[in-house]
Amino acid sequence: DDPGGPLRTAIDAGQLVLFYQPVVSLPGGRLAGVEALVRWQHPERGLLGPGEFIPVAEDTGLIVPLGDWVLREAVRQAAAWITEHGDAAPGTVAVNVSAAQLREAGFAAGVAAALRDTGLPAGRLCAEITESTVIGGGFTAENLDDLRTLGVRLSLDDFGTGTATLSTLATCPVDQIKLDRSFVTGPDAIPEAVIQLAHALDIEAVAEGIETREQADRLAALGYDLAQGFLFARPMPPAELVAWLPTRT
Ligand code: G
Ligand code: G
Ligand code: MN
Ligand code: NA
Repeated sequence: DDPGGPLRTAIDAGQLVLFYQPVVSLPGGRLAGVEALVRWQHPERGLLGPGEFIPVAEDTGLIVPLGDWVLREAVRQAAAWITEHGDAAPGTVAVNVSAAQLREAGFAAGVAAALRDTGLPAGRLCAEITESTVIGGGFTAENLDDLRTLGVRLSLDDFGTGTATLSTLATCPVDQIKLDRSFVTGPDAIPEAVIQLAHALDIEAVAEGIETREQADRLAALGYDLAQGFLFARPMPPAELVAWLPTRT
């Protein structure tokens, strides 16, 4: 019995699709970039969210080929948007990169090849990693160094939920942090401490999971540079994202 069998088939048969969720500037709400989020267009079960298959992918090692596909497709799409829409294209595309991908010897070289093949400037790609990923072992440190040397942006995702927030920032210089959405509904103390830390280190700060105007105004007042959440837009298929662009540039 192969728990990853159907997912292997999905990758090979082209059943994975990417949705894109806008990241907007605060306070203006202008488009800054998008985050690519994978879905599985299952032939019988319909559209499945990552919660239904990413854990299986992580357990079976299929996260490596799956993540490779996501990266290639997001880079291809970002380059195509620049060709088709110029200045109206999303400024950056962010991809979630898992620990297993970063442990692989050839990961950064694969990213470099994807950029070269499509012509996407490295600075328009952002790799979202988590605190636990940074201490992942294998070739992780080399890959992170190589990505930085290429000019790919690094973002620390789900910031504040890990166990090594401060030591991660000390050992892994990142361009951006994404305050985990669990802090948006709580008291201001944590978002406020995080923004002070981020700006003292010259790191851009994103507030995730913004669902109300009140939350957006509060995080903007605290100094957050960027925001992402259902208030602005949900993750959308590429055609819908393109239709949304003229409303936000
Ligand atoms: O889109 P949604 O909110 O359901 O995503 C849920 C989780 O799945 C998020 O934590 C997100 O980081 C993760 N996820 C989405 N797409 C990818 C992907 O391409 N690779 C990895 N490793 N995780 C992803
Ligand atoms: O872990 P990561 O940050 O990559 O996860 C992004 C996930 O957060 C996506 O699955 C996306 O659907 C979800 N998300 C994005 N905006 C909101 C929001 O405003 N509220 C909630 N509850 N989830 C959100
Ligand atoms: Mn993310
Ligand atoms: Na996150």
